[in-house]
Amino acid sequence: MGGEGYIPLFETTRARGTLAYRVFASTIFLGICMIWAYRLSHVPSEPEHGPIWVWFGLLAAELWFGLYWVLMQACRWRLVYRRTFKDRLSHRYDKDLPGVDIFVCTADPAIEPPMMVINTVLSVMAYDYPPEKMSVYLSDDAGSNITYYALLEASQFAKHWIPFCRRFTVEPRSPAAYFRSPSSDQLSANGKNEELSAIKKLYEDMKNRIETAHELGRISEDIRSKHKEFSQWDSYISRQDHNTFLEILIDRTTRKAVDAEGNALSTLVYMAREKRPQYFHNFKAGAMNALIRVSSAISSGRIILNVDCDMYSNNSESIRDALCFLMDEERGDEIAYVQFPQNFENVTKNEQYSSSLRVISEVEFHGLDGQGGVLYIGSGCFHRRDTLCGKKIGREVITRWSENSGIDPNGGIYKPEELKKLASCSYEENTEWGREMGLKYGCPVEDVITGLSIQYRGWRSVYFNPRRNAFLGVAPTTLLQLLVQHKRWSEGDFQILLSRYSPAWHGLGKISPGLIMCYLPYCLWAPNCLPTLYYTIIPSLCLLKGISLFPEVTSPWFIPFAYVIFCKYAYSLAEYLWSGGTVLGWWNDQRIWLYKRTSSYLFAAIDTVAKLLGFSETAFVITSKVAEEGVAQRYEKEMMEFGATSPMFTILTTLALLNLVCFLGAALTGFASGGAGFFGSMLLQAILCAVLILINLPIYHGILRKDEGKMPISTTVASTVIAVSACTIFVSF
Ligand SMILES: *[C@@H]1O[C@H](CO)[C@@H](O)[C@H](O)[C@H]1NC(C)=O
Ligand SMILES: CC(=O)N[C@H]1CO[C@H](CO)[C@@H](O)[C@@H]1O
Repeated sequence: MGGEGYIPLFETTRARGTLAYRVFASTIFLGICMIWAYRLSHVPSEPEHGPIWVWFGLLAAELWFGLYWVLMQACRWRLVYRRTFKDRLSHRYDKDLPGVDIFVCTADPAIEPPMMVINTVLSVMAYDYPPEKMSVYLSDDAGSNITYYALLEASQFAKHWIPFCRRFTVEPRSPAAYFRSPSSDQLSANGKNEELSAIKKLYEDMKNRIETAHELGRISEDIRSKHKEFSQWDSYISRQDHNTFLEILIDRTTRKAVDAEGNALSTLVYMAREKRPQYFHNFKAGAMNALIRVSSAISSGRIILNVDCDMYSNNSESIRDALCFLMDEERGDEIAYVQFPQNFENVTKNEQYSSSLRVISEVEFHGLDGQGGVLYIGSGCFHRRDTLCGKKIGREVITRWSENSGIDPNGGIYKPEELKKLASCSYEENTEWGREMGLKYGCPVEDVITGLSIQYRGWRSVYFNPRRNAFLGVAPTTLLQLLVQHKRWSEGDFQILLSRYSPAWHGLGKISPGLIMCYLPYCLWAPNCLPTLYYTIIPSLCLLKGISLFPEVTSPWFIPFAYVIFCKYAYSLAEYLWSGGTVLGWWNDQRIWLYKRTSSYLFAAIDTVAKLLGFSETAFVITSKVAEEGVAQRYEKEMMEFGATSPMFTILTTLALLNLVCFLGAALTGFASGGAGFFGSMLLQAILCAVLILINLPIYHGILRKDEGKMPISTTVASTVIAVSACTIFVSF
């Protein structure tokens, strides 16, 4: 292994311009220090500068922002990019490729329609990989017989779809995505129209049958009589109360597992683990752990890929890409998992909800990779089965890929009843599952905490971001969905910080200090709400009252403020554009940044504290993947969607109105008292307030709009009352 004549399977390159960036960042840091110095040296003594706590509050907020900015630099300090050599892999290992088990998780047929789920399943079944070494598992946490029926239909359709993919090297291999992509037009232009229409017809027929069943909400007698396994559902009580349903739809150990052309097909398994009201189900982590056990008895692939049911594979070669890292003779043995970015199909040009997480996937994750390993983000990730099950890094893990190519020698010798036990509620009692084994329980971001604990055991991880997206999913299409999603993420990350896996006090000596710094900004998302709220409220109120909080334009202390603000935003714009966004997209990103901090993060922080004090339980809210007609239209038009009452909207509207009142009030007083002098001493504050108004334009628009997605009247009224009273109270004291 390795040594002489070793030719790597992947290559790592450093980003260029790192030195220039570091110098630039250092000058910003200098500016930040000067801002701190200004705050400390100019503590006001006369009472006309307002109460002293205002000043110290600003100092605290600026200290926080400055230190947070320093932490953020760790993810930009050493960016690395990866490239794979799949031809070398095929050349060296073609006969010895390991078994790969693919887990697809779904949780609710109403939110994640069965057609979407099976398109994802079909796209991964069609990977360019030896089918006898690949097994696909669908975990259905709703235990829905409709989803099972859809998968049954998909297993029949796969017999035609996979040979079709192979014959015409179809890309992408999700049928729905392929039929709407230009490459299918290409095929018909090449005179293969007949084949294309034939497969399209099969697909449409299947789609009709599934959607009919979905709408009816039940399976017809006709189908039930043909497929005895539906009788399993006779005992179904509710989503929270049912037996294990487990069915091997395609079993590669039997001779029936062949496609229409007689080639082998990969194994396909449906699993709905047992659910009982008296056992907590642990959300997706619980499903994943049941899948790990069930698959270990069926196929026991050495590599596990997990994808969310809305993330179809857009590249049939991704398994080989991932194996280039895991099987590299020299460095592969220290890599626990290979994470691909989550990319989204549904983003509009200027991404008004900024849901593509552009900067995170194009910049920050490359930085984490450079510091020792990216986060595990729950979808599009290839794991070693061993590490997921708690194995420490060490000599004995050196994997001999050639022996027993990952297929369990006992594969295929399983009794259905034994298998079902593995997915039962009581199986995990008094075991290490959810702690040392499998994914961790008790955290809303089970993926991140699991990835972190793997890194604590000495492993590193790799981030692979190929130009052609490997996985494509559906992004949230309303503001509320986005805010709820971020509440869960920030709450989970904050809980990690306070848990016994905290990077802050548990990470030292286990992972590099650079990586600790990279994790911290994510873990500190939630507490960010306080300084942000302070900065969006207090300076504006002080503007209204005529209290100056920032240096005058003529003062030399003005320079560090101007420099830091200008450089930070100019750089952030450049970074966003460089990541492939638009200028308007960046502006929208700034708005969402503010909205997340003042609403999602605030509720996340409150809930985390409440949970620490023993008040509430976590509730895992999945964000909807289907959009109603009007919502979808407004989404396409990039019009912000409110339309629901939510305390989050009340806060956002209150802040928007408060700043408007302050600015208008201050403008009136300013003109009354002679204008120029007033604004000269208040310039930064006035700019801050004006920018907050500009960024909130969609909210004012939402208040005035008439369509379904407008801001609810009750929210507007409540917010107006709160904003006006806050201004009145502050001014009169
Ligand atoms: C998805 O794959 C197709 C090729 O099949 C490619 O043309 C397209 O650019 C990919 N999509 C994205 C968003 O990368
Ligand atoms: C929810 C939503 O907007 N879904 C759309 C996502 O994009 C595909 C095609 O790109 C549309 O068909 C969906 O309606």
